[in-house]
This record gives sequence, C-alpha cells and structure tokens, in this order.
Amino acid sequence: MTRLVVVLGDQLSIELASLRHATAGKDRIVMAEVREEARYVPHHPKKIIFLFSAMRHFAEKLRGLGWQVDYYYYDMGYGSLLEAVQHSQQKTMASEVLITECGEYRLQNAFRQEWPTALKVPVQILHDDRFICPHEEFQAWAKGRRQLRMEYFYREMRRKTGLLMNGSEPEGGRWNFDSDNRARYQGDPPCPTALRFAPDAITQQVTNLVKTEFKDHFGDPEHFALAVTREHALQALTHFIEQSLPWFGDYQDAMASDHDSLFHSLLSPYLNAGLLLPLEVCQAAEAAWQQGKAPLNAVEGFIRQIIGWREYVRGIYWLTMPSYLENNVLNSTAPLPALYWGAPTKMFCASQAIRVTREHAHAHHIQRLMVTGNLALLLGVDVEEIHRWYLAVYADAYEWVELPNTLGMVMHADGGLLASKPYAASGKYVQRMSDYCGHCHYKVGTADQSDSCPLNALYWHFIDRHSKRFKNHPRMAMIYRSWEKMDQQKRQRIIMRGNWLVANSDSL
Ligand code: FAD
Ligand code: DLZ
Repeated sequence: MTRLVVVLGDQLSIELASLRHATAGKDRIVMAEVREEARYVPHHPKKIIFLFSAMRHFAEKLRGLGWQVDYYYYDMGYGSLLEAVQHSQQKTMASEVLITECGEYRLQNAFRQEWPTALKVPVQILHDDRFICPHEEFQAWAKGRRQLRMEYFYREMRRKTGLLMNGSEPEGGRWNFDSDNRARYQGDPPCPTALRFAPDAITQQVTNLVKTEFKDHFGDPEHFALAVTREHALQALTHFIEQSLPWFGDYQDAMASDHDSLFHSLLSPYLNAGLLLPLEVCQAAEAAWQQGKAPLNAVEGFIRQIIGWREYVRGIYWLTMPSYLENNVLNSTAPLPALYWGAPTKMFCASQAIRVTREHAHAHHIQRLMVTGNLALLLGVDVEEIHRWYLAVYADAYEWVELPNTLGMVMHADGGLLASKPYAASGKYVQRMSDYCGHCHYKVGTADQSDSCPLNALYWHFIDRHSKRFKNHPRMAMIYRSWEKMDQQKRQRIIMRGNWLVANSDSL
C-alpha cells in the first residue's frame, strides 16, 4: 500500500529519516506551501522567497530521483498542511502517513493529536537524526543537574563526534578558545564579499508571488541572492571555509558599519532548512584546520556554535516546551519600540541592526544579542512580542532555535536555565566592539544627559530595578558595588532618564 511522506519546508535533505524509510516510486511525497505556515508570524519576504523556492527546487530534485511528489503551490489556496495531506490521502487512499519530527511544538503536537483522527490513518513520526543529540540523550544529560551549562554539554558533543579531539583530550589542550575571540575589527584583513546566487526562473516566480501576497510584511524582497539548492549551499560553505573561517574566531564578536556580516558564515538558513547538514559543515571546518588553512581558535569557535549552541538550544526547547513559552521571570511587559519595524531611530547601532535585518533577513549574532536583544532586555520589552519579532524577521528563524535564544539568552526570562546571567550591557560594549558610536547622534561617554547614549541610562535602570534578583549573583556583584558607589544625585538623574526612555521608547 502507498504511504504518504510529508516533507516540510525545513526538511529539505535527501538524508531525511522519512525519505530513508520510504520507497521511491511506491510511496508518495507531499509538500505544500500553505497559509498557516506562511502567516503564523509575518515572515520576512526574503525568508518566504527562500523557503518556497528551495522547496520547489527540492521537489524537482526528488522527482528526478524517481519520487512521485504532490506539490501544493501557494496560489492553490490550501490553508494548512493537514488540508493538503488530506487531499493527497483522499486521492491515493494511502494507508499511512510518515513524517520526520518537526522543529516546532505547535505543529508536532498537531501531528500527534489532530492528524491521526482527521486523516483516519496512522501517522508515524520519526526522529530527526540530522541533529547530533537526540532528545533522550539531552534529557539524560540534563537530568539531575543543578544548572545546565552549554560548555559542559558541548564537551560531550566533542567527545561524541570526535571533532577536534586528540584521543580523549581536546586538540590544543583547551576545549574553548573564546577568550582569544574578542578583537575589534580595524579594517584588516579585508572582509570577503558575500557570495550571491542569481535568481533562476523558479526564484523569480516565487519572488513575484511573495511581492503580491506578502507586501504588508516587514522586509525588503528585492535583490534576493541566497542559495536555494544544495549544490549552491555547498558552494556557500566552500566560500566561507576559504574566505572567512581563518578570521571567524578573532572577529566573532565584532560589528562594523561598513561590513554587514564580517567573517560570519551566513550558513544558518541552509543548515536550518536542511540544505546543509551540521556534521558535514563542522567536518569541513575541521579539515581546513588539519590542512593548515585555518587556525584552531577559529575552527573551535565555529564548531562550538554548531555542535554546542545549536544543539544545546534545541535540547532546551524540547526539554521544556510548551511551558518554556510561558516564562517571564523579569516581568518584561513593555511594548516593542517602533524602530524594530523600521521606524527611524537616532541610535546608530540599532539603525544598523534593523537595516541589515530589513535588507537581508539576516543579522549576525552580536547584532541580535547585543544590539536589538540588549535594547529589548534593558527596556523590558514584552517577551512574547520580542519572540514573535525574531521569529518573523530572520531567514533562519524556526521556533526550536529562535525561542531559547530570545527568551533565554536575550531576555533572561527563563531565570537562568539557558545562561547563568543576563547579557545586559551599556553603550561601552558597543563602543568597544564596533565603530558605531562614532557615527551616532548620542554620546556614549555619559549616561544622565538628554543626548547620552540611551543604553547607558537603561543599563543602570535595569541593574537598579532588578537588584533583588541579581545583587548577590557572583558575576554581577562588582556592578552593584559600582552602582552603589555612584554619586546619589547622578544616580537619581540616571534613573529619571531611564524612566523617560522606557516610557518613550518610540522616540529613541
Ligand atoms: P555564524 O556566526 O557563522 O555561526 C555558525 C553557525 O552556528 C550558525 O549558522 C548557526 O547554525 C550556529 N549558531 C551560532 N550561534 C548560535 C546560537 N546562539 N544558537 C543556535 N545556533 C547558533 N539562529 C538561528 O539559526 N535561527 C534563529 O532563529 C536564531 N535566532 C536568534 C535570536 C536571537 C535573539 C539571538 C541572540 C540569536 C539567534 N540565533 C538564531 C543564533 C545566531 O544569531 C545565528 O545562528 C547566526 O547569527 C546565524 O548567522 P551565521 O550563519 O552567519 O552564523
Ligand atoms: C517557515 C515556513 C513557511 C514560511 N512556509 C512553509 C510552508 O508553506 N510549508 C511548509 O511545509 N513549511 C513552511 N515553513 C516552515 C515550517 O513552518 C516549519 O517546518 C515548521 O515551523 C517546523 O519547524
């Protein structure tokens, strides 16, 4: 009997478990562009162009390999994945639906609870073994630990994969070279130009559709240049390994007004949609080190992001959902400032982070964490609102990876489950790591004046309003001592300015 194999927009890998468990020519694949997935947040137009085009190319590839594919185009008007699968099921009288677990609790729950009843056939859900750490392994690792820390999880993943290992010891005698990775970028070596892929006929067709159907979504659909096939994604990987990896470590935390992505890989949309696999990407980086083409601090730093952070945030997501979404321990409820949706701002750092987001559906990690993230944390922006913003605006955004980064790493809303202390910072951090402050209307050297960098007063405001929670935190005690030593009147002026900024965040 025929089975239906559902392939989601972020499951575009030939190695996918459900494809391995099915038979080309006998079983039938269902892929669908549907309103529910395209509209659960107002996705950036480039994210939708990327996914729809990559899905259409993948369907072509599957057909070329002998698969029968039912592909539902957006303009066929299907509301949900279930509706599309129901249509194929009624047409084929398939006996079973096969699917690889997905990246979002909402949909995974629907597969379990709704689909078997609605479809009247069994729905078999397979583990997604493109990831390195299965859920059970993460649960076993987390069980009984007083604190979860990425660093210890990461070491387990190094041992498991053998990446950068010399027997049972880490290559270079250290697990982590992060302390070597904090340089400010001064223009040398020159940054590579990003690899751009000219849109083919499929991408052009999708772009026209997106420009019409999603014209109300934040983001620029023009100049789309992402890879939409595995072949091109592999070219992007090679480009990164050759052109950027050697300096990835040194400038990982830097920001520069002339260079939107510095030496970052820009591989996250491909990894998350399945065009590249995490292990192959790490192995390519390790090979570059073995061949003497990239130093250890760069390669270790890069691999840590993938087998460390990426797997760790996924583990936390599935360990804690759905209750993770409810966390808001700092009671953050302020509205998201209009600048996040493109309103003008005098803060140069924020205007840069939003500009790259609007243009590319991408911003690098430090822009997300220390600019838009830090500002939202200091202002106390509503956790759900900022979560939905991050989920909407980046081409790599899926809830399993976005939510722990936003709610845990940025907003500290989980009370320290993901990271021990908040990444709160004043304007000094931006000044140290970028050239932004030199272009800014505000003065980074002061905190209590009407033209002082808003991050400065907001930082102390945050420290003051959360003193009960953080005062005795061993890594924050020094900050509280500095705050308490500050002149009483200056403190008052800073708090007044902080109050004003929180209340007038649309005027930043
Ligand atoms: P590089 O700097 O080149 O890093 C290499 C790879 O490591 C990335 O492609 C990514 O797969 C992985 N990686 C790096 N940092 C992280 C991290 N903190 N968590 C998970 N994986 C990581 N990443 C997403 O893939 N999707 C998201 O929706 C997402 N949302 C984020 C939201 C916030 C608030 C923050 C602070 C970070 C978020 N990140 C997210 C993590 C990170 O910012 C992006 O992975 C990175 O900027 C992607 O660019 P890149 O491919 O050039 O990364
Ligand atoms: C993000 C997205 C969008 C915009 N559209 C679709 C779609 O039309 N069809 C589809 O199968 N997947 C889409 N996706 C990705 C899904 O939302 C993603 O598979 C789930 O969120 C699980 O990670």
